[in-house]
Amino acid sequence: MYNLAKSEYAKYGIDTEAAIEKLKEIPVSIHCWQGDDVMGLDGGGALSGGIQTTGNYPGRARNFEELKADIKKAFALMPGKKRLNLHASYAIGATVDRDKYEPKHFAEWVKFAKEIGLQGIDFNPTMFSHKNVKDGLTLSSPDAHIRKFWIEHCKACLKIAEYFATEMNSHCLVNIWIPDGFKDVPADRLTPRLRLKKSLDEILSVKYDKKKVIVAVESKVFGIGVESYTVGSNEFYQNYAAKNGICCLLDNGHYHPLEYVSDKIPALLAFYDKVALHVTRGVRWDSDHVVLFEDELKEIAKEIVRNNATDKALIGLDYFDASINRLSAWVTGQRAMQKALLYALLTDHGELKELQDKADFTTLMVKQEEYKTLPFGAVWKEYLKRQGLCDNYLTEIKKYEEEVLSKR
Ligand code: RNT
Ligand code: ZN
Repeated sequence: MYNLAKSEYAKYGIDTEAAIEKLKEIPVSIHCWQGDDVMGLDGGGALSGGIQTTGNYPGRARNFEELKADIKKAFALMPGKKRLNLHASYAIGATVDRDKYEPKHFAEWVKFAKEIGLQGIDFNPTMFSHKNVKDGLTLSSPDAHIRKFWIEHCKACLKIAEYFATEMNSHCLVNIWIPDGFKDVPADRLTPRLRLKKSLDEILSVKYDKKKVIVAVESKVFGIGVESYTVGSNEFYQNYAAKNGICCLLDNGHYHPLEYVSDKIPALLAFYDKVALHVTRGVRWDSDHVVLFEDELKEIAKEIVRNNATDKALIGLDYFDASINRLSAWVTGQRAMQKALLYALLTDHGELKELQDKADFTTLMVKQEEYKTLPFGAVWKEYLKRQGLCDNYLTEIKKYEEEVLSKR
């Protein structure tokens, strides 16, 4: 099947071998928080901040050992280069609060990441699920003590990120997302943003190695219970990032459902050296469903591939489904991302761009339709085979569920 597919693609001027080789090298950063419904390991308890996992599928990882075991199992079923995306709330054995976290609280994660052969570690300050989220606010709080606590937390995270980068010999993306906002019509939309701006300035005033640590800010349109106003909005962060030489992170659940992140990627590529992504799947809203091989995902992958941005786009996953087997959720989403990248690599973008420039929109449309029925599946299977994997990961996961998860 693969050989037939190879010759079929060759007729379109596409080299399947080159596509497979390239795909192997594109890293995807996989979020640790799918494994435990974003609970974390530092005793935060209930999830807060306007995000929510729904479902109560048995077998959730309840501690570090279980989470490591699940990550190990799930990651082994994922093809390609993998990074681990950690939240600060996954600190190990910390007896201090989040403002005083240190690299040593994450040393076990580094050991583990090396042990399972990951390319790098990315990091996120955790500014939710904590008592110092006061009246729903963190870095934009009117209370100076609250702001200070979270500023110190972010500064600590920059240090930890530098440690990750040094240990893993690969950059570390530090993504700043805060839940700050209001449920109902605010009386002042500006002052909280000015406070956030000042807090960010303070965080970024610490010295950190910019080659090792890439700082990003993640905007959002609304959250649960925070429907009317979000301090860290898209315009706020894009301007902040541009003026301060940091990076934007686009989460495709964080815009109006009729807005597309695939279109925002090239807009940012015109101005930024890097664009970070949280790939998710919003169903009617920012629902964080498991990523599937769907049209918008394909468009996102196309924008990365056809703009030669595989080094510029920092691809991370962000979803959490507690209604199905959590390992299956992990693997399905990561494979969908890889499929979309392969699909984009198996396209002659040069030819299509030329058709656009010649205004031959008839041929462009027909060609794009033709691509959709080329034997993509055979190339995907071959890629998996070369990665020592097969299409069927469910049998393995079901076995793990029976032997491990069901006993929890
Ligand atoms: C929330 C943001 C944020 C979180 C994670 C857990 O809407 O998407 O990225 O999902 O940090
Ligand atoms: Zn996100």
